[in-house]
Amino acid sequence: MLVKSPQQNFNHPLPSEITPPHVYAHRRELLRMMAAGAAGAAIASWAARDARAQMTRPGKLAPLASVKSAVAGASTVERVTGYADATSYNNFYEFGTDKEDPARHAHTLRTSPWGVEVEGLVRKPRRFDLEELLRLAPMEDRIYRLRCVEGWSMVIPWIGYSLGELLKRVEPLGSAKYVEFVTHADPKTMPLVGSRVLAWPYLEGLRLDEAMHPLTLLAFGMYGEVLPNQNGAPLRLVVPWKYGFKSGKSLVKIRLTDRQPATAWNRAAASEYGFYSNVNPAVDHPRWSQATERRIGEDGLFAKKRKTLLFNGYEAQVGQMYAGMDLKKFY
Ligand SMILES: Nc1nc2c(c(=O)[nH]1)N[C@H]1C(S)=C(S)[C@@H](COP(=O)(O)O)O[C@H]1N2
Ligand SMILES: [Mo]
Repeated sequence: MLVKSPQQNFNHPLPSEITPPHVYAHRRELLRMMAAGAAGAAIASWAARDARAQMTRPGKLAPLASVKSAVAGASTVERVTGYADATSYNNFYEFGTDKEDPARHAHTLRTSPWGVEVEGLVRKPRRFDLEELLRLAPMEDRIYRLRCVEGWSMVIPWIGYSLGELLKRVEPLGSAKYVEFVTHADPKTMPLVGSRVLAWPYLEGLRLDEAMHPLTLLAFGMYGEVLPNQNGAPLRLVVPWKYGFKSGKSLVKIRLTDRQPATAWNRAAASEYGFYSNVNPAVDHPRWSQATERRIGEDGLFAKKRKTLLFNGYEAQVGQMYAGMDLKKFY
């Protein structure tokens, strides 16, 4: 983000589609439901089913079972980005600054054994092994828009559960106001860790109410499978109403604090990347407009860009958390 203007980021691969062989299964299921007399409900849920059919797993990684999310507004009906695009056009600076670098280099990441330390202002600080985290709460499907501060976006079918499920188990103290996220930083397997591109480890933070919001997702998978390394395996954050850089990949530590945590991009360029970083078409980046975005794999180089939505389209769910705040000041 620091080194490139968004205009330079057009070298993504051609659109690619994931074939949905399970569309059939969904049709059969619909017919069965109709035969059982549940036709109304079946038709009402057709759009959602169709969206889920798009998530048929690509078959490259281990499958990750999931159920439909009960969280309000957790899935957009927009067309899902192709798996090849979502896994080959990434930001994961530990592996390089080019969009192709994470897919090329992240195979060195060792995701087992893995654990996450949850500490700070909590009654029950402790380490959670990945195996326990995978069983902590039901895995849900959530089809979120992800909007990068650089001006591109994707629609990704994530699998995970609300971060609040984990946080409530450690019992946050009344004095906890913020949550700091620390990601993996291993110079032996991550070529840019140790370089001066960013300060490592990559750090992010949220206010406690943002972290506890049901839309804030602790993601373990996407497209029906465990996360590919380049997308933040084995677990990452996804905060859909904020610019993509708030969604830290390959988390190792979660710390509750009473002070606003430092974040990697704020440290690198405070005037460009504030703590809040809510998607806001009315607040320009100092070097470019944030009013529009390009949907990866869908909108060609010369296609008309789409308008960026306030809070990335999640205003109804999250807007009240910022009532009365000057969003130009708290950018
Ligand atoms: N650890 C770490 N997490 C990170 C980043 C990073 O460089 N390192 N990049 C962020 C940025 S800028 C974006 S846009 C998203 C991209 O997620 P995706 O590759 O799954 O689309 O990851 C975020 N999480
Ligand atoms: Mo980003």
